[in-house]
Amino acid sequence: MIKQTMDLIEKLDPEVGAGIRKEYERQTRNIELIASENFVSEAVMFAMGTCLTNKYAEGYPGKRYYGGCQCVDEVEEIARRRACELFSADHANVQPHSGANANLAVFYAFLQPGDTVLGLNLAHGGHLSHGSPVNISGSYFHVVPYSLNDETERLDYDEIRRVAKEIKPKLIVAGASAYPREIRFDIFADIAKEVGAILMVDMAHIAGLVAAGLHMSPVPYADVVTTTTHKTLRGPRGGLILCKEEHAKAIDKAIFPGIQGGPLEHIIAAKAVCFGEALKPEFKEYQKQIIKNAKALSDALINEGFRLITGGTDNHLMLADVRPFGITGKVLQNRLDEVYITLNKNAIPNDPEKPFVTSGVRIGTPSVTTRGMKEEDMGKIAHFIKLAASDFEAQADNIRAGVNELCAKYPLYE
Ligand code: DSN
Repeated sequence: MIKQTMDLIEKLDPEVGAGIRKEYERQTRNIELIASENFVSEAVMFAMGTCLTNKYAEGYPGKRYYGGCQCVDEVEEIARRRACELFSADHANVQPHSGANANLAVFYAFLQPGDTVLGLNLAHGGHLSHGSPVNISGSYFHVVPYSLNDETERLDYDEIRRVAKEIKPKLIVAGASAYPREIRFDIFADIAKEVGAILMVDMAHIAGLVAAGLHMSPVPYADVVTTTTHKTLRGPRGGLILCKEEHAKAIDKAIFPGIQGGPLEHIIAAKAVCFGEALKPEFKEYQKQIIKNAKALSDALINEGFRLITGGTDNHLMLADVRPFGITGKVLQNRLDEVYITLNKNAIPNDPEKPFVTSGVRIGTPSVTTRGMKEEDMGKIAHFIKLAASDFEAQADNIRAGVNELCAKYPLYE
């Protein structure tokens, strides 16, 4: 079906069709290790390419500003109901166009410009929208970042509590984009309670693990939980907010009319499909395999000579310090691109390099696991990465051949 759709687009618009086909070939040919990416099912993909894109539906089911919304109301209700069931949440808003929008809406719902927020430092694995000075979150609000412990490279809950007591934030953000260990949302909730702050958890990276019961759920502990739907959750590119019933009105108002206009009902349909898939028993098995693969890959990388931040992983990702090979994260990312392995350079805690250079790379297993790869394949991938880091010129052709062989064994979208 995917190939037929590409054929059709190529026939109707050869220029765009050719671009789509090239990207399809790249995804098929490469080993995808970007921790925040995944491959959606055909049902998710095709729900996005439907007539729902034609419909304006500002407002919420049963209370829209346009006529003719009866059908999209049904679809959005399914998405909301399934999201609540999946995460045992009181209320779900499925309209955020992205995770960054979901986060902005929470800030808009609870804060006034200038209010104090405590969030994880971007350079220590946080996210732009958690208060980086170059993002609206950091320029309209007074953000005090917390950092990882220098020795353990882990969250230091005593230190977070100390800073929270000192600065008395109105809102605390928990959640990360490059943190390989479990996050104790129960401790964050205690800290927030002690200082009278709202607790917002951005679980974007780990949403699939949470849905499968393999990571502590933030939902019972946080006032509000945001996520994207396209990472471990394996849905369409988009956002989601879950909250306690007492905050439902404020959150809905913050999304529309607060920061967004018409919802993307075709994407919401795909979110509903994704939540339906995540409610099935197979999804739990998939998430278990993501973690098994991550552990196998992190052990193999250590054996190949990389230093891993915190010494390993509890979740779907790891952060490797590439300095033992005398290179930067940027160099390794570029080399791997040439041999069909995709990952991203990433700052490590207290990184001496600039953010566009970095001393590390972030590596995740959601996509290779969707493709069907298992623990034994992770050893091969670690070896390819080591060869690229240590002896690139001599080994490039060999790595490419190895990648081709591995990807041929696990076809994508046939
Ligand atoms: N940009 C995403 C990531 O790669 O982790 C976070 O939103």
